[in-house]
Amino acid sequence: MTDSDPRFALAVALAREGGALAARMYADLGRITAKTAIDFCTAADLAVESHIRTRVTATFADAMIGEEGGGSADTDHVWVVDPIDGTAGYIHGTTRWCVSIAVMRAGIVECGAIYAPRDDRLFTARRGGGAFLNGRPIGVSHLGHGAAPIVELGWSARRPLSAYCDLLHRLTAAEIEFRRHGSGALGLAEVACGLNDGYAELHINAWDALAGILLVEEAGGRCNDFLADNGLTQGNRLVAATPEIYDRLYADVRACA
Ligand code: LIP
Repeated sequence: MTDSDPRFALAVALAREGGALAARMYADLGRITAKTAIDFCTAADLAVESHIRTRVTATFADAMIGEEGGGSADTDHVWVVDPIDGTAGYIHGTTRWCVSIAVMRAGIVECGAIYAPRDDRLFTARRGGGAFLNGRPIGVSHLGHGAAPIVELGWSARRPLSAYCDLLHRLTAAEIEFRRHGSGALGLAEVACGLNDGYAELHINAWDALAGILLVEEAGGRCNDFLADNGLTQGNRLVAATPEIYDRLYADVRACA
C-alpha cells in the first residue's frame, strides 16, 4: 500500500474527521451507556462510528467492523474501527482518547491511523512503509533512555482480577514500571514512538488494537500474533514491546492468562 492509496488517504482523513466530531460533541455528552463497570458508550461514539461507516461505504464496497455497530469481514478489504478508544478518558475530559482505524486486505492489516485530537497527535502506518507521528518517522525505544522499562497495561473484566494482579506482581518483581491510561490504541502508539517500552492486555478487542499493532511493527517493535484463534472477531491477548523486553513480557503475560 502506497501513500497515494485511496484507502490509506481516507483512513487518515476519517481519523481526523471523527476526532473533530467527538471533540465538538464533548460539550453535550448526553446519555452515557455503561457496557460494563468500566466500558462506556456515548452519543459521540455512535455518531463517529456512523460517520466513518457512511463515508467508507459511500467510497468503497468494503465491509466495516466497528466497536459499537459490529459488522462482518465479508469483503477483501475490511475496515476495523474504534470510534472513540479510551471512552472513559473522553468522558472524564482527559486527553487520553483517540479514533483508531485499521484497514485489512485478505486478512492482513495494510494500514492504520490513530488520531488523538486533544493533543493533535496523528499516528499513521502502512505495511512496509514505516510508522509516523504527525508526518515524522517514529521508532520504538530500544531502552535507549537507560531507565527502568515502562509497560502500559490494559484492563477489562473479560479476564479475572487475580490474573491482572499476578501480572502486576510479576512486572513489579522484575523492576518494570507499569501504567494504566485506558486507551489500548494510544498505549500501542506510544510504544511505537518510544514514550513507553511495552503494552500488554490479557484480552483486548481487534478494534482497539489492530492499527496500533501495525504501528509498533513498522516502528521496529514486536507483537504477538493477535489475529490467531479468531482474534479479529473474538479478541485476544496482546503483547507489544521494544524487542529488548518482548520475550520476557510475553512470558509473563502467558503465565497469567
Ligand atoms: C478501551 C481499550 C483498552 C481497555 C479499556 C477499554 P474503549 O477501549 O482500548 O485496551 O483496557 O478498558 O476497553 O472501550 O475505551 O473503546
